Amino acid sequence: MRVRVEVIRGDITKSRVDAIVNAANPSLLGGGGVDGAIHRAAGPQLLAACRQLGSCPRGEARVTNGFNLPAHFIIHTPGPIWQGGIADEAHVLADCYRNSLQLAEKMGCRTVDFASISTGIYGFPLPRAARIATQTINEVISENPGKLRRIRMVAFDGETENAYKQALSAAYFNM
Ligand code: AR6
Repeated sequence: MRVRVEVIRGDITKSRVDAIVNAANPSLLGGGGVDGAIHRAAGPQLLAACRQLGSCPRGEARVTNGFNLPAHFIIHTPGPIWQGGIADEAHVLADCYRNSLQLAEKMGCRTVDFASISTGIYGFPLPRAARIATQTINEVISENPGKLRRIRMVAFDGETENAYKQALSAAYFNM
């Protein structure tokens, strides 16, 4: 069965899905941006669960319960900090999407919502990040979709929404 890939505008802390993917940092102990919003909405049990996990290298992914969120699981992935493209940032970002989806498959998830990893505080150029995200998502679901049925990019602002919509239509055009 085909996996739907969509872009929506919204607040990922409100997503009623099997798993949301958080743009974390390697400490997994929370921070600003979407990470801060997720920790506030999920409640203090999330911080306790993250402490148990220890740290997580950039490009890898870890899973916790969703606690007070409507989402069942939270997948935490620390993205690359943009350094001008000299530090393999593109590969690390692709790893974030690939490892998060593989973890979601392992947990038996059907519906997964992603925040736009690394394009806020970490400064990764948005159009490039959107191309890497959509390309990697398409690769993973064509290789092994598991139980996945729907993957959404959740954009918090119009610029982000447009970037992912453009990347997604280009990806379909090239398939
Ligand atoms: N729902 C969906 N997207 C959101 C929300 C929300 N509630 N809030 C913000 N965004 P960022 P990064 C968008 O900076 O660049 C933290 O301190 C935001 O507009 O959250 O990977 C971590 O602890 C942007 O489009 O993540 C790390 O230290 C996107 O989420 C660092 O920031 C990602 O922006 C990670 O930086």
